[in-house]
Amino acid sequence: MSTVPPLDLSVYLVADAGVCEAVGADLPDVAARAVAGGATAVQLRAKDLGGGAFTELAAAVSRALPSSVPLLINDRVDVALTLRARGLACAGVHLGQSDLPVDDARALLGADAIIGLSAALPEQIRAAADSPARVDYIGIGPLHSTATKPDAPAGIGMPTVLERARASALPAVAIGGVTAADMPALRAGGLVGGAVVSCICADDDPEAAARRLADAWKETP
Ligand code: TZP
Ligand code: MG
Repeated sequence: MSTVPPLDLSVYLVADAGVCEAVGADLPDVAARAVAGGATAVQLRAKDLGGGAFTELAAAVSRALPSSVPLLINDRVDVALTLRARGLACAGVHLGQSDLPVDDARALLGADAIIGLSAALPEQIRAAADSPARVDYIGIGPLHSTATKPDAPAGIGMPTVLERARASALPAVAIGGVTAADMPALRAGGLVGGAVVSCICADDDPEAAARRLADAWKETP
């Protein structure tokens, strides 16, 4: 009987195609190097790619990752399903409030899939926990103001992130300008991880950047 390892989102790379392109980095290579440095989960985010290009990039990332590291797809349940149909590893999806509803995503992906949901506002956090279809974790943010997501509101700050995570019945990661300096407070505050785009994707050395995050997480008393 195979056992599914517990989900570890402590160093959660959100590999963004736009950011990688802007800095001239090869996204599957960034993901593989980040994992070598200690990233525990990878989400692929590609807001400007059509279905075909998104699927090919996702397939390349899936092949680049060890089977122990879950790959989640941002927004696109169809891309996640296509990877699975091709026999490639894809653990699930990360959805926003205006993406496909969680119950539809769960019906399509099945009980074993990981489904994450962006839920920053108190009513969204309550609704995620009350969802009849299981949500595995929520993403709260932005912690700090960030240029990576131009339509995001201003950063809500560490005290508010911690307060909202405490109020959440579901495991929570923080996102938005997260760096290694934030990891101790996030862990001590009960979050299950920090999700980062530019901290890893825009660093010349994604492996070292991921290692700094992992070390900061592990060193938290
Ligand atoms: N959702 C809220 S903030 C954000 C997303 C996808 C962007 C995070 O990027 P960065 O570069 O880590 O601030
Ligand atoms: Mg989305």
